[in-house]
Amino acid sequence: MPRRRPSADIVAEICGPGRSIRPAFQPIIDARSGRVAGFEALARLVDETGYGATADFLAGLPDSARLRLFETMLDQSLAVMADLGGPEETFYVSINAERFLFLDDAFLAIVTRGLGKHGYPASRLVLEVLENGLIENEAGMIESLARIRGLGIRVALDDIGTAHASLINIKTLPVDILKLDQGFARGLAKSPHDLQFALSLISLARGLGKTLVVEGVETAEILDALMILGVEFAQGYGIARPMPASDVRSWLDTYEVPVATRSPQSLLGTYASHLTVVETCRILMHQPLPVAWKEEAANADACEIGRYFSRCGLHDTAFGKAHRQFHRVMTCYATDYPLWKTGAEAFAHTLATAIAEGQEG
Ligand code: G
Ligand code: MN
Repeated sequence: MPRRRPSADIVAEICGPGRSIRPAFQPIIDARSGRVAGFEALARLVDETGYGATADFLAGLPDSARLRLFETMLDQSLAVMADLGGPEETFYVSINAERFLFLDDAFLAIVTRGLGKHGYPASRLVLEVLENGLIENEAGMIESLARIRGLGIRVALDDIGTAHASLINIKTLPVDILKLDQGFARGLAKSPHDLQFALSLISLARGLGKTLVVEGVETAEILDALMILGVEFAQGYGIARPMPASDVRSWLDTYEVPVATRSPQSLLGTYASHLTVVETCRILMHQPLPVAWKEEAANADACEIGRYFSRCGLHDTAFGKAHRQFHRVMTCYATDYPLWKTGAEAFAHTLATAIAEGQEG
């Protein structure tokens, strides 16, 4: 049997002289409390000029090198994370693994060896399965994921929404976490209508008993909107960019927990709030009207959206007027659905237009 070369040697060989692979850490927050829940470890090529991008470089690696790359990333990430936090402050670490790695006989042993070496609890490790189309060896994949989860490690399905196979994979693979691809959240300021995807995914994830992480949260407004929709976890430049291990402690010490509230703090937040109202109306379509709603409907200035508009003096805008108009028809979803729908859509449309044009209040 050939002697196994240490993975660090192989990665150094691939990287070339003076270069190495290091994890950069990007925080993932609990969007309900605003607190930091964990970090995704992202592979970065490091040379004498510092941290560089990685994607192009990784695409050219042979399969055998990718297993070694994973091993190196796991080792380095667990070394950092095992030292971070304490009894009062625990974080999980999320590490990317390409699909075929889960089918490699050596994979599970590499993972358990890494955990053992650093004394790192399995319950604080997440392995992200990269999404890239339909799974070839479905049975093998299911078995591998089940064994990993049997150790107490959680599994996430990464980049949900980038492959046509997403829904089938969600249905088939035994995973704990769904990570919505950053393409959905990133563009929300320009196309607020896309919040409907987040809302539907939240509902799907909840129904399936899975945790949803939304990636690509680039601004405070996007975070605000997602918090209102009830997203559980969020990650993106608006919270923090990926950072070298040496910066993580000081970032944590200066991180200001955002106000966790169900009240909108931005126009995009009011759009999210409207979506939840519309969704609730649809769910209640064949139910009696909730008593509290009669009062809420009667006063367009007293709902969460109305209060935000009052604070920012926005009632006389086109969308402010459309909001009042919607309140007039808000409770008629069961008796005159077309009228209700027109009101709901008119408000959503004028508000989305204002957001896309950058009329922040
Ligand atoms: O596929 P995966 O989700 O693991 O990719 C993460 C990549 O996305 C990293 O390279 C990271 O730097 C980048 N990234 C993380 N957050 C954001 C964001 O808010 N906006 C953009 N454009 N890229 C992000
Ligand atoms: Mn990922």
